[in-house]
Amino acid sequence: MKLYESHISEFNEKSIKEHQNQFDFLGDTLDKKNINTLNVVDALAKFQVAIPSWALGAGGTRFGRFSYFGEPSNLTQKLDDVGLLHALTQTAGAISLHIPWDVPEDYNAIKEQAKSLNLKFDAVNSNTFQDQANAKESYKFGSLCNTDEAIRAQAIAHNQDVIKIGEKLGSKSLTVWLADGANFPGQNNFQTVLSNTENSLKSIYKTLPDDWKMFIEYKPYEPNFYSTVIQDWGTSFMLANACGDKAYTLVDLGHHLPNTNIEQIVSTLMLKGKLGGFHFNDSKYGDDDVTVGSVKPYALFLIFNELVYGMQNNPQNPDLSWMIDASHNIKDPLEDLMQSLEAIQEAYAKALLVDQSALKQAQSVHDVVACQEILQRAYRTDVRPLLAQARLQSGGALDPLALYRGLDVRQTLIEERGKHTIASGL
Ligand code: AOS
Ligand code: ZN
Ligand code: ZN
Ligand code: ZN
Repeated sequence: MKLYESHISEFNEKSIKEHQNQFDFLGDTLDKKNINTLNVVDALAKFQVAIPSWALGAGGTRFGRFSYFGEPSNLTQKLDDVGLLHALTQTAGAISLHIPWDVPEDYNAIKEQAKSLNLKFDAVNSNTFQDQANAKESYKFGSLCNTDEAIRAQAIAHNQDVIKIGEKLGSKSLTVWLADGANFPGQNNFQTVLSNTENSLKSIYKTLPDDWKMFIEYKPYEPNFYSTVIQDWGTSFMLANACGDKAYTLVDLGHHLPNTNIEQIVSTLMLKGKLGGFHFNDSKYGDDDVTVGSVKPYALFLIFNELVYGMQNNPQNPDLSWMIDASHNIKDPLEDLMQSLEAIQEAYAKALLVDQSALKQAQSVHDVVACQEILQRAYRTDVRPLLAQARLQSGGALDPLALYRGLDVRQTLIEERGKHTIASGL
């Protein structure tokens, strides 16, 4: 499916007047509050979120998987889908690959394709949570943590291979998420598996190129239900410190026990210069991986408020690697991703509207009511015209979802790829 610039411009023309009115009205309102609307629009236009290759097919649960039809079944088609998303939204300028699901057959062709679609290669993800075909050792009882040295060695070598693949593509980071843990008390010696994991991560880190980062993702449970070796931000932080300067913690929103104060975790990590990556999704119960902003949009705003504060005040923390980590069973994955991108930008825009100096002032005199008002005033602003303006400015669609539906993109993909396609990977 090829999306032409004329598709977008013709579509935008139809609603440009209405958009302009809404944008001007909001601009005037923000002007009166001394907010520079153009700066906010610029920041939104620059904000790019990577799309993981595994989010492009309808996900699934262990109880069943329902295809959405026309899903990409190879890397080229996955890039095409992200290219489409990026053309419509101008917010999805990167793809995150999972190895071995996405090993390129022809590196040059894939790089050329990415370039033509204006896409970068974000973090590469290793996979030691599944046994690969023809693998000598099994990860049934863990990978980097395993008590068996040969199994650890295989998992380390895999991560090192993933780095090499990423290097060939121009990627600059490795994300390590481990399923390692135990299902039953007594199954693992906690200290042994943690020490093994630390040593294995150090071996991987040793081969990390100078200009690369390593992200260590944590998760409290699942697939293991009694204990997970890297269960929380503290463990990840400790391991990142043990590895060195290029190792960072990665926060996935779904990887917290209910009601955890994620914004406080974000803030602590940025203060210490150790927040490296971010996986967006939303959840009600656990790692539900549903559409960003669909369940707890205010929590997302509070998290963004800390991210914005950190980006403005913590030069010790590097630029973050942003990614959506979601995958769902019942929606068109591309539509779902557009909804997530919109929710991310919305939360970011609202956080940019927070009057930081007024907040500081209110905090200093312990005016708790004012503190809450300042945050909620920003949150209650309908910022969608700013998002649309950022897209318009970059050549995207004023309303990506409406254009996607108007062009019947999914139907075209089904016609091109066939109905019963299965996305490789998850
Ligand atoms: C798993 O729960 C983590 O969120 C990973 O970041 C990611 O979803 C996984 O690597 C994809 O299989
Ligand atoms: Zn994740
Ligand atoms: Zn997850
Ligand atoms: Zn998740």
